[in-house]
Amino acid sequence: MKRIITIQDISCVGKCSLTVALPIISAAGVETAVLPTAVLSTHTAFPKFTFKDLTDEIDPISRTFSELNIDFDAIYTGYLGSFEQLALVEKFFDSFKREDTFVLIDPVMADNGKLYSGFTEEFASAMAALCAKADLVVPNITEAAFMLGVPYNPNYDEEYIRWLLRSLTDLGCPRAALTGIGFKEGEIGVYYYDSITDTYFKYFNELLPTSYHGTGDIFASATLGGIMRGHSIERALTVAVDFTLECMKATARDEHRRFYGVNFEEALPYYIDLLK
Ligand code: PXL
Repeated sequence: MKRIITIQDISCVGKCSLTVALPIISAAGVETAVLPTAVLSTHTAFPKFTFKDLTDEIDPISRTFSELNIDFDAIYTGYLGSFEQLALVEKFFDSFKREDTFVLIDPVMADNGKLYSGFTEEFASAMAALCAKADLVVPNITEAAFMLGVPYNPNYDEEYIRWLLRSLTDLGCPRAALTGIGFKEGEIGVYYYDSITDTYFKYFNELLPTSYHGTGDIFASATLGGIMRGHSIERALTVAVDFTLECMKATARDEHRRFYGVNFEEALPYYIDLLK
């Protein structure tokens, strides 16, 4: 069985980051180790949250892994809260990235043209530098724009998306996938570029009228699960689009749904089937 490690916060309530990555990647049949970077009562989109920073734990935990000869087939980073954490994560890559270790960075920090609470443009530049160390990055277009220091442009065409993707790979990461992309009314999906083969791939499914918090984390986790199960990146991205849509449909169907979080739990059997 493959073993990955995911480095991001744990928000006790409000399904995102580790409480999404752990169940989804485990459901893919992949051992999912965690390195929690912070503990929050609730994620930062709630009107109120506590935040206990765990930056001081990152190095001792990493050193202990090294001493125990623990290694990983993939390293997946999501929400990271400070410049110091970015530096420690880079050090973690240097220690644990073997030739065949797959590094996935989801540069979680913004959506809909705006940075999340607590993030700055300087942080976006530092995240862009970290992305040079990844095998695949999966930003949305807001995160891509902040990392590249260009204005957010929601009225994009295909040429612009291809330019964004090439610019992302110019940061040093060979592959980039932009999430939340659609060109026609009613479609949403992913646009991917592999700079090694100079090829593009796109896949869309149905756009629902509502958006839910945490879908980016579901998408990234499902993608990594697929790759670790031996699927091509293109197939893994397709599975992630379809699974994310199914999670959103399950949420929309639930008349007792909460204002936070997606009912991904109900769609896990569908995800497992897609990976067969
Ligand atoms: O879903 C991304 C995410 C992860 N972790 C925390 C967040 C968010 C988005 O707001 O607040 C703590």
